[in-house]
Amino acid sequence: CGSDDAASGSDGSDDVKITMGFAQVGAESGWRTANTKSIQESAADAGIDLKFTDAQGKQENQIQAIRSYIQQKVDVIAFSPVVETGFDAVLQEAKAANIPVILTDRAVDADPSLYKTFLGSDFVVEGEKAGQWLVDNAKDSDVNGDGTINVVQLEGTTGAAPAIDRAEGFADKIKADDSIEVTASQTGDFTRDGGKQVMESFLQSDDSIDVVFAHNDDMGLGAIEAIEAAGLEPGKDIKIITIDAVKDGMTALSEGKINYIVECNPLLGPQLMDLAQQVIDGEEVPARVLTEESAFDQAQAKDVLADRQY
Ligand code: GZL
Ligand code: ZN
Repeated sequence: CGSDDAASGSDGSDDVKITMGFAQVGAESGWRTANTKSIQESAADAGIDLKFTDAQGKQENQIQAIRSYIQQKVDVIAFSPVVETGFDAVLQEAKAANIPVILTDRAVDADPSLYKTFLGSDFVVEGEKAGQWLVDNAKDSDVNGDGTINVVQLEGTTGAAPAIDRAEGFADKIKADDSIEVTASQTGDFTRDGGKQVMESFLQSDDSIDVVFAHNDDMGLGAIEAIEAAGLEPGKDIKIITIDAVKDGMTALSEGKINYIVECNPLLGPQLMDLAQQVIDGEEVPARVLTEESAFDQAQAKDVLADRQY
């Protein structure tokens, strides 16, 4: 344990608790809320003393939080990097302080020796699943019948691994059909309001949109508001593909307002606490731990909606 004044229980049992410092991205989406809940509940279940900060989407806040955990000599640090770059220095400081770091959810572009493991989804695969669905459903996706499947893209937070990788995977798959074209792409910062505002501007400048590809449900739900405000039917006049599969997204999918959702599992808490325990016990952990996830069309959403956990 990091602190040498480890408390031992009155009955002499060493109820030494692991202390984890977790620096969360923010509270930008339904996915993030579910992710935070999973981490906090799993720490409690594992008897791990959790110090938790919400960076409100700002990298400098995340770096500051990690620095404070180093000063507090926590046993392990975990975080979901808001963007891929700019964490090398603080990761070096954690290494120098001999505090192991676990990445969850999003990756960093840093020397892999600076963290013990990365637990999270493969965002490129998520983008590929979205693109593949469009290729497989191209025949009825040229809604306005002009010969081009005109796609507008609502990107996640600029510089964030899920935004970069989902765009890459999607673009890679739609190459298979040259009638599919991304004609506009802009960040909505993973928020409903962001998705709504960007979709409003897309609708003002382009009356031939067939499909929206949103990097998360929340921006897709914002786009639905903009599409309905423009007097169009989401899911019919304009098809919508999103990623996350949180409750509100799956509800819209079951109502026919979204056409396809690729799941991104936020329930990383249990695996994170297991990995932390293994790291503290000096056990070898895999450099990469992938999360299990699937994808849903409208019929499947109706079947699973009732027992979705988030
Ligand atoms: C993905 C996660 C993304 C979600 C968004 O693992 O980082 O951030 O897709 C969330 O909803 O804001
Ligand atoms: Zn068209």
